[in-house]
Amino acid sequence: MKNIKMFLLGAVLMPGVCVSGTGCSGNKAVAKVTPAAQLRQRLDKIAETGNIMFGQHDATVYGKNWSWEKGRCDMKEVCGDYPAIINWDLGWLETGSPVNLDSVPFERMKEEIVLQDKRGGLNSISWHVQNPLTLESAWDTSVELKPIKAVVTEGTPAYDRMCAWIGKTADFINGLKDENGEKIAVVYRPWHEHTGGWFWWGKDGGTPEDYKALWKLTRKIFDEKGVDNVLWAYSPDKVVTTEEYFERYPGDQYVDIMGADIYMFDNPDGKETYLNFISKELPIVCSYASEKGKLAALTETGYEGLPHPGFFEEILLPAVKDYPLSYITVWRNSHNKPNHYYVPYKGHRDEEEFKRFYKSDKTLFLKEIKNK
Ligand code: BMA
Repeated sequence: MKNIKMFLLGAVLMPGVCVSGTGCSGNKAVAKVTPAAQLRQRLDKIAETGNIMFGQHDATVYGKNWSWEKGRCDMKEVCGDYPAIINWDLGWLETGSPVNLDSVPFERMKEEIVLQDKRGGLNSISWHVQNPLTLESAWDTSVELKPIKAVVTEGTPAYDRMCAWIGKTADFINGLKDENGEKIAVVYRPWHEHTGGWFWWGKDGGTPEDYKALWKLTRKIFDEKGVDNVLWAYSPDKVVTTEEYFERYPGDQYVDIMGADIYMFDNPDGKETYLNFISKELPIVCSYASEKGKLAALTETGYEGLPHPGFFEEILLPAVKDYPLSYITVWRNSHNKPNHYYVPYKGHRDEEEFKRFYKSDKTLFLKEIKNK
């Protein structure tokens, strides 16, 4: 990992490769190679393998039936390897709480981000931020208050509060440094699943223009604080048309990774519905990414509680293998919600299946990317 960073320090961007916020335009190389641009180069190099990285949320802080023990990871106990990418969530950082909404101490999160970077892996970050008007959870829509409009309207208490909250996330990310004091670059994926109606920043919380303004405000604050270690991911929930996908897209200068969050649900037509969304949304994601020189990712997916065998081998892998995706992330293996898990753990019925998924040429876990 370190060698790669040293090598990249002397490098310039490839013609045509542009990372949002680097000031790069057209085919001109940029003078300064930011940590974000280095991460982009690394992701491009990994993408040259034609394979897809696999990741999980909170993978090394808790799992099925355990919590907070250092070095543990359910996936590693099954297939002998860590995820290539681990997602973390900053929800509750805005409140000054020492732990996030799932009880992960922010100090521990930082330690784990450093460890994942040290072992050659990647990190991404999401933010289930509470409702700035009601101070209830991210899921408090109270849409009649039009919360998105409120927080992007300058001069209001909601605007001031949101600027301060965004500032806290910017400081957290800006402060991620390895043991040599070099900034660790991460993927940041704020305001996710906004095409759904379950978060206050969702489709009923404001107009498309309000939502775009929220992205721009976020970016303005990050830029003012000199955050240069972020690749920005845009991740609507399941949609089937290009119009829906782009209705609230903030613009190419704000986004590096075109994403999609698509889950499978346990109902009679769950598989069919899942495959339908994958086959409709991923072509939109991948063709736009390729046209604009961006990366594509299935930023969240999974089948809660793995109620039937075969999800990884018979459904997910065949569904995604022909798309040029940088990575896929599944959600967490909770330690205190019995059926809330997304990868098999030691002793689970699907251990052997997951090992085969791990061994597939198409999937990349930590060992396969650490020297790339
Ligand atoms: C949801 C669930 C919740 C959790 C939230 C934020 O999908 O996992 O239990 O609090 O994500 O991580």
